Formats: sequence, C-alpha cells, structure tokens
Amino acid sequence: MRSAVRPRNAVAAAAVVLISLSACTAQTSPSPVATTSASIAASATLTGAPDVTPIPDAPASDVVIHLAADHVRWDVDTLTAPAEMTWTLEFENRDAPPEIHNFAIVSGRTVADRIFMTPNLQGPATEIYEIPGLPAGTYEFVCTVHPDGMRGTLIVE
Ligand SMILES: [Cu+2]
Repeated sequence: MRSAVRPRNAVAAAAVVLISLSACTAQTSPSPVATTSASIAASATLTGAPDVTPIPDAPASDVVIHLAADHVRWDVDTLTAPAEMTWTLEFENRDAPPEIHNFAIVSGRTVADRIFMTPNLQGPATEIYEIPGLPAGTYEFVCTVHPDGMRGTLIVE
C-alpha cells in the first residue's frame, strides 16, 4: 500500500508542474512594451528541461567576465564560467537611453527555467554582479527585454 501512494503523489506533482508551465506559455501575446516575464513567455516552448538551482554557499572564484550589450546585441556569443563556484559579471550596457538590458541565465525557454536574473540596466552604464555557482553544464544567457536577438551560450565547466 505504501509504495502505491508515492507514485500517485509524483504524478500529481508532475501534473501541477505541467499545468503551471501551460499557464506560462498560454500568455504568448506579444506586447510592444516588453516586460521581463512576458518576453520569455512569448518565445516559450515546453522543453521539459529539469530545474537547475544555484548551489548554496558555493565558494567564490576570482573569475571576472565582461559582457557588453551593444546596439541591442551581445558583444560575444559564448561565455565560459567555473562550475560550482560564484563568479563576477561586469555587465556593460553601451546603448543610450531608453534602451535597457538585463542578464538572465536560463535552462530553457519558460519563465520556470530562469535560474538567475539581474535587474534592468539603463545605459550607458556598467554594473557588477556576483553570479551564483551552478552545476557543470551548458546554459543559455539572455536579455529578457530582447529575447530574440540577445541570446548566448554559457558553458559552466
Ligand atoms: Cu536587451
């Protein structure tokens, strides 16, 4: 009897996850004024990607990575960061107002896949962020204000 309860709970939990993912992707009407959550939802597809969470109390690395937003594009396509350690992002927005950008690490295209996100930064300006330690893997980084044009690959190794 006891073993029969556990799978049912798991199925129920999976159903809840699917329902909430569907709720996210249902709101796909693009809005001219992009908000962070709507932008990801607008390009959302169900990937079934597992949730990735930052590693609690990950040790700090001395890695500093510079990334710039320039003419609504990233200046590089790929970033490489250390696994299971925090690192520093020097985030530069070279674009003049009113262009704003942010930096999000995602494991897929749904809001639920968002692992880390900075606030919006109006340029020209540079901000420093400590990025949480992540398990080794390949992630995507994206500006959620411009999710179609500002995407790149984050390799954590
Ligand atoms: Cu942007």
